[in-house]
Amino acid sequence: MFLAITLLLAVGVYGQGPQHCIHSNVDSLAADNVIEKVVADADINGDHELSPLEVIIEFIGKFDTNGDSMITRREFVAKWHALYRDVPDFADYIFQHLDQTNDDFLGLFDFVPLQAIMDLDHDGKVSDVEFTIYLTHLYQDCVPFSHQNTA
Ligand SMILES: [Ca+2]
Ligand SMILES: [Ca+2]
Ligand SMILES: [Ca+2]
Repeated sequence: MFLAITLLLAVGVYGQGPQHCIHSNVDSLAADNVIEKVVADADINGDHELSPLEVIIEFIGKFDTNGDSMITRREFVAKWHALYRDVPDFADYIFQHLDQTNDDFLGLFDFVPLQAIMDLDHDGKVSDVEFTIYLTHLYQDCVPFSHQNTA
């Protein structure tokens, strides 16, 4: 009995997270397939490296629908859903991880810390493999948010 209550409480406490971060896709695409698409889209010239310019072209170019060079949470979630077919809740979970500055916008200031997080071999560049590892971690491990800054 006590155990059952404890379990219920645990589910209650963690209820918010898992609903948000368990991968769900309206076209039933597996996480691996989605990640493959995202990485292929980001590596515009196909050299297996994601230069800062490519990331900017990819993200600002595709996701900024009103042309102010900022990507709002709303723009990101709608576009990610349209492009990759993940459910909006999951797209929102991805957004929260990409929004390193925690200001509800994606911009240049988010890409600097992101690059540092993704660059596993510390060569100053993000390879397609490193980007894949980062995304796979998010898609499969329900990574909790750990923003340093709280705006
Ligand atoms: Ca490239
Ligand atoms: Ca931000
Ligand atoms: Ca690297």
